[in-house]
Amino acid sequence: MSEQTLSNLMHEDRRFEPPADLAADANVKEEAYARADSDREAFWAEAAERLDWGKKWDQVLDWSNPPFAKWFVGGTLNASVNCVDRHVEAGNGDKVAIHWVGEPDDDTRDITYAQLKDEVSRAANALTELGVQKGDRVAIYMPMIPEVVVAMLACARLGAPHTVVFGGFSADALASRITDCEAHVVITSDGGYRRGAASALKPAVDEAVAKTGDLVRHVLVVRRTGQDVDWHGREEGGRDVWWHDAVDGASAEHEPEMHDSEHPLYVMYTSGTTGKPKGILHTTGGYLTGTSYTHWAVFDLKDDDVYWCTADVGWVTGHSYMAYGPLANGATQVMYEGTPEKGRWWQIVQDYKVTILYTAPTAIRTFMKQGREIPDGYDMSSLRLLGSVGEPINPEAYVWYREVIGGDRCPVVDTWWQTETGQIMISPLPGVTAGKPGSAMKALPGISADVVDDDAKSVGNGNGGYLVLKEPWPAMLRTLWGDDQRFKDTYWSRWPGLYFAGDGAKLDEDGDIWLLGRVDDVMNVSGHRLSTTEIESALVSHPKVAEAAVVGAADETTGQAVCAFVILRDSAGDGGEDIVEELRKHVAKEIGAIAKPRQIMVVPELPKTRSGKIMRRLLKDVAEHREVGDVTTLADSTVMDLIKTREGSSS
Ligand code: 6R9
Repeated sequence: MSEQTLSNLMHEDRRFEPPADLAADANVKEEAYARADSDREAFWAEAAERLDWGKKWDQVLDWSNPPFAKWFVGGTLNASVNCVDRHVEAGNGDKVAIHWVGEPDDDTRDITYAQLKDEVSRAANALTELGVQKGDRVAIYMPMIPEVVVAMLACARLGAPHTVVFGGFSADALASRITDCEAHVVITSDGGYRRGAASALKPAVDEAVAKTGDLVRHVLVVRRTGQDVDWHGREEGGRDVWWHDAVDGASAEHEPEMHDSEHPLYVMYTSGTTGKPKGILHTTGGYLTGTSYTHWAVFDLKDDDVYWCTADVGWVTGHSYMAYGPLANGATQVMYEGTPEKGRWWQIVQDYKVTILYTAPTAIRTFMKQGREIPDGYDMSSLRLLGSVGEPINPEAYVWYREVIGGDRCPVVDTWWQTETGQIMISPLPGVTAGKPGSAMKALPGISADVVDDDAKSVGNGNGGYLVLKEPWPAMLRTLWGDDQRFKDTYWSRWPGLYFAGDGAKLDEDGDIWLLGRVDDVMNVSGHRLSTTEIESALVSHPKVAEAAVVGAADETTGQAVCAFVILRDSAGDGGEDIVEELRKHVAKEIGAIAKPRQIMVVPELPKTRSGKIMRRLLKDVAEHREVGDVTTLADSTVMDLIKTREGSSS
């Protein structure tokens, strides 16, 4: 780790103490760390008591065959009962579970826990009628409508693991996932709304199903947009079934079976950097314990909170912190169908008096770009806590989020975790931690993380290395679907006994953790290790820059060279003639001459996946003057054309 890199981080000395009233009444206090350290298993067993079990477990953790963990061994439970039935039985049936906001104006629905229970039961009966049995996999390919949550919970109720495929993925991506987990049933909708227009989903399902031979027997279709669809109904020997025909008429009584704690709950495919996507397998008891506990602890969830996680359900955040965590906790939440348009989010915060907002740095930077006048036009005094997830949040975005959205009174929790970890692992506790902008701070109680060097030795405070997890945790992935060997190779083979997260990190002088991005995003320029994140942060701290992406491009003399792509703020116009030189100097000043980008391109957009991650691989292709690679997982595949037309015009 270069000296410049470290000193740049160390000069961030802003601290934000927890608000006194929040601290006094916090769900989790400082003592939790020591309690969890003294007996980790007892700590997680206590967290598991948050749930309703059919039968209590005999053993908290079975780690006799690492890296294959079993949690709450011998216990039985039903995830859907924990997410709905028990809240109704506890007298909270009238509490709103989901304030759903459609993309078209005034298209809203409020769904109570009692209504959700009935709907989930009907859907479970309908799926049974379609032949779905315990253990069968069901693929879900839907927009952000309440039925997607109903579908997931109905699968969980039956013990049929679901695999939700993001509604923006291509037919090919859907087909490969259906094939990999051998799903016989697909749940979808005719379409969904995107940026003001109805956009079809069913044709992609038809195409995917055609590619998978005889595998898919039924396609259950929600009518959302009312657009025309090709239809092959059961009457004519086809496989299409309307949701309203199958579900609406089904009984709202459904006797749930209790499933083994280790029964598979879902498979979530992550877009690996190359080759076949990895099917991350999550099971029931540990996953629900981990997500329920962390949702309550990290967001300091209270009974009257209105929580809003803006993630799409096709991403793990939508699973853990929109579906399972909040519903297991009986929370009231907002679910929004659309994308971050100007002003619409803040209108929703104002209308529903949202108290907790959980979103991604990429969205925050988009709002920064639009200017603070927009959020300033709304009453967001209901907010009391803000969360961030998905990538390192640069200090400028953190402070903007805190000040402009949070009115300088809401703590920001920067939560580090992965599809694989299932639950938040590293994060401040809002009533305990004095937050540092840009740092995810430390491992939560009951979680053991460290930063190590190439020989798996702890680097110690003040140094950088690789992030590892040292002890099993309840919501950890159990394996990769159908591929135990790849599971071992990918995460556990680098150093025996340590989970390799694939992220670079640093410990500062206080021992707090700063995430530096994927280790494959770490550049080596003239023998100096430089983090893409750090240079991006430096660029974004310039008043004219809204968003930046940095890649290391091959360079004959320096090994790698820093190439930056920046989006300017609307208020900066075209940035002026000398913008490129101005920004290079700024980076040199912020980090050191070694980090000065060789090339800076001013671009209108950056290529992002649907979960908001910048696809640096594609930018690297541009920087290295190669044909641009596979763009199928981009949220908007035209972005690369826009960028390429700028190539050469600024450098
Ligand atoms: C939840 C989610 C996981 C990767 C992870 C890391 C990055 C997520 C972060 C963060 C820094 C944070 N990441 N949260 N980096 N600070 N708060 O995003 O899951 O899509 O599997 O991505 O995202 O690089 O390894 P997933």
